[in-house]
Amino acid sequence: MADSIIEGVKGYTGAAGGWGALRAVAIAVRNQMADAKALLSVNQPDGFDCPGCAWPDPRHGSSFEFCENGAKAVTWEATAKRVDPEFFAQHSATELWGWHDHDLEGAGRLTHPLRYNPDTDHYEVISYDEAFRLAGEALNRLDDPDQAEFYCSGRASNEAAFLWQLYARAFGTNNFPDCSNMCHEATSIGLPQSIGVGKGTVLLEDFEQADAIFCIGHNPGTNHPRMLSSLRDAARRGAAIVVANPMKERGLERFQSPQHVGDMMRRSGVALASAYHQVRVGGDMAMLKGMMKALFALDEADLSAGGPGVLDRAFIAEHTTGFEALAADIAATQWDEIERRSGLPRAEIESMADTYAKAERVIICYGMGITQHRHGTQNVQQIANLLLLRGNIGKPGAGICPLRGHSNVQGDRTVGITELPTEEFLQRLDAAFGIAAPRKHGHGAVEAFKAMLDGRSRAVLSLGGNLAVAMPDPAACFAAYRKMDLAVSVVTKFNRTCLLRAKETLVLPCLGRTEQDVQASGPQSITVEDSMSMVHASRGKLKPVSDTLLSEPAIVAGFAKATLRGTAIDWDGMVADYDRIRDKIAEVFPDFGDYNARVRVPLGFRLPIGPSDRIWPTPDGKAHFLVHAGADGTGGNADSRLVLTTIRSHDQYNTTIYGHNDRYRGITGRRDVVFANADDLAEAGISHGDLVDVVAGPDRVLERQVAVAHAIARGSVAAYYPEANHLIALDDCDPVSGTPAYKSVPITLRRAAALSPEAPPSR
Ligand SMILES: Nc1nc2c(c(=O)[nH]1)N[C@H]1C(S)=C(S)[C@@H](COP(=O)(O)OP(=O)(O)OC[C@H]3O[C@@H](n4cnc5c(=O)[nH]c(N)nc54)[C@H](O)[C@@H]3O)O[C@H]1N2
Ligand SMILES: Nc1nc2c(c(=O)[nH]1)N[C@H]1C(S)=C(S)[C@@H](COP(=O)(O)OP(=O)(O)OC[C@H]3O[C@@H](n4cnc5c(=O)[nH]c(N)nc54)[C@H](O)[C@@H]3O)O[C@H]1N2
Ligand SMILES: [Mo]
Repeated sequence: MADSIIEGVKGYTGAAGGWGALRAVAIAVRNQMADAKALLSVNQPDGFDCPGCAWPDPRHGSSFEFCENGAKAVTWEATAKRVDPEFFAQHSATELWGWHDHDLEGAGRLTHPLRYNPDTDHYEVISYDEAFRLAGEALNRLDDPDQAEFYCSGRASNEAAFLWQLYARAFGTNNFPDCSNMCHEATSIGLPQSIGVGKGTVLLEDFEQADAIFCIGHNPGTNHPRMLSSLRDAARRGAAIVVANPMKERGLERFQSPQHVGDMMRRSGVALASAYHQVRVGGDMAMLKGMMKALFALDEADLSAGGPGVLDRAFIAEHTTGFEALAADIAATQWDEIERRSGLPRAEIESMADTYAKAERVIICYGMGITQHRHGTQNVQQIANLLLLRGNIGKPGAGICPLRGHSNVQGDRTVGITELPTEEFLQRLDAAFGIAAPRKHGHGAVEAFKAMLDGRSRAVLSLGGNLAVAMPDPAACFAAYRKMDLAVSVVTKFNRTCLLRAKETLVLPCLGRTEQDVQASGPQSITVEDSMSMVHASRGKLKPVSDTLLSEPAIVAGFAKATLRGTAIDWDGMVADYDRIRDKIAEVFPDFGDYNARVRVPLGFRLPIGPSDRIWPTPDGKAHFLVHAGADGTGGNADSRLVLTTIRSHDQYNTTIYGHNDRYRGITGRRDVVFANADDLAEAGISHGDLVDVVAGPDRVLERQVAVAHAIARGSVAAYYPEANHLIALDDCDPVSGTPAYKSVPITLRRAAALSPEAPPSR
């Protein structure tokens, strides 16, 4: 493959981590002119929680846990660049719309609240109080509180998120679209049906005891890099690490830990995956069913040889229901369908089952490659089925490990950001605050946009995030925003969603997690919950970017007081001292008992997860094998010869584009690429480096992308999010959880009008 002739496409031969990671941190610090000392406070007991990901902190960690992408997240927030009133006087809204997302956010931190002025086409400074008043008035003009949508991104702390849901419910709605709806909703809906809890069951310590770790559909080298330390240590002590991913991802293959001198001296680093299976995009359900089929065969063989079988019969009898139905469904699923859907030969799947059966203790980790499909919920449940067959939940070194996205996405859900509240929770909320919270279930993210589009909703307020850009189908979602009476963004950086103008458009900057938050009672800490249900405190260290910035809790309280006339809730008291917010959280959620004391010890405390102790909080107290007929996790999307998945580059945080490189995939300085299998390209008459259009429908075309022949499964194509979101229809989602099918878009590739790629734009 003639790599060298295509600018910015070169391949990558090194390990993940290593000197390249150290170099990238130095560049991030320099580009943002950030205070490098900030990096020393990341994930330290008295410092702030890294806003990068939700991977937990090690109990016996060294002084400084190095993470390249954590460093990028911190320096991006702690940047010395400012987007101030002068910036908005200089640049009109129309001009800013033409900027690249990278440049919009890259301009720096927001310093002042803004209101869009349609007469001048500029964003103009207003006071926080004026913004609160305008928002409150617009909300009170609605016919019905259910005409408002209250988005929450997973960056918000427990304290901010708890106040946000209290505010919206006191106002009268359960409309809580949140980033969970786009992310692990399949887990939140699917796992409770299987095991009674919508969260992972493992602790970091379990990684030290597992005999085998399966990594399905997630990319830790980029998205949860601190996990590589756990995988490295597991690999070094001989645990099997089995990967199922359509793409060869370097962070799953080899790691050179900057914490270990030995690694840094060896260019190849430490080998991680002991087996790497390039499952077809959307082929996981078939693969998981194939593993179960092979497991049943091993079991039968062992039984007929006089052995005890490989299934954990005692566990199944004592702890589960539904075994017979599962066994029947697996028996009915044929190998030819399994092979065709998964793209993996039977022998390969049998070898996965073999490794699984031989391991006494198994952890299965998974990410967006599992959840973001039409049958994401069932994909998750097949993972639970596989684990339950050998009693791999609720014993040391074993369990299910969904890798959460945002650093506090799990916590936000725990403290009440949900469109589907339980009656028990609402009763406690009512009692704690003397309100009458609405009972009618609200909108998740997809539902919210449908309501905005067809006029049922007229206001959208977002606490963090870049909602319209994160969603599928920007043509629809941007239009929906523009139909609103009120659009409010509470953000640290000005992004494209802030530029979607409603009748009234407000942008309010807030303190970031790295910054000191001083209220009437003194400096405050906030708290977050990681992927393993550990709740701990985080205290900002840096001087705020401007002394006028309010914290998220203060902003939410400001909105609440201006919206809820005569509110009897002590908003000011709670903002003055966040301990009071935490006391209220504990009053509403008994699992947080003694919250303030328990969160003051280093590393905090763990919320109870019944299944970790084989207590199943399901209606019948058992874990459930759940059957889903067929072997297509995409609900028909995989019938296409080519299926596109949308992925993150190494230089982005969701919609935030830090830079245009994707080091481990060998891409430099550009994002206009589609990764495809060389044989698929050849079949379509396309050469590596050709310009192609990615076609998902007559109005869904991503034009002029550079075709890159890549180590990706046959039939699978990958492109970057959010650029590719235009290819995804708003209602192409999992009907059970509402999760958009971001990771299985039926497409075709056609040669673009021009035959040779242009040089990438210089950055
Ligand atoms: N630096 C950084 N860290 C992040 C984020 C970020 O953008 N940047 N985002 C945060 C958030 S919100 C989240 S949700 C997580 C996301 O973390 P991941 O779940 O790792 O996210 P993705 O990049 O979407 O990648 C998914 C991986 O799944 C693979 N994949 C794609 N389709 C399929 C499929 O059908 N089956 C299988 N088995 N695999 C598939 C892709 O090849 C890729 O390796 O990371 C969080 N952490
Ligand atoms: N095609 C495709 N689309 C996807 C995905 C995919 O894999 N493929 N993944 C989906 C997933 S998993 C997710 S989670 C969503 C992400 O959806 P969002 O959470 O909505 O998006 P982010 O890009 O994380 O939001 C970035 C913005 O957050 C603001 N921000 C940063 N820090 C803070 C803070 O501390 N406080 C406040 N108030 N604001 C802050 C900044 O202004 C920044 O512009 O995208 C989804 N969209
Ligand atoms: Mo996410």
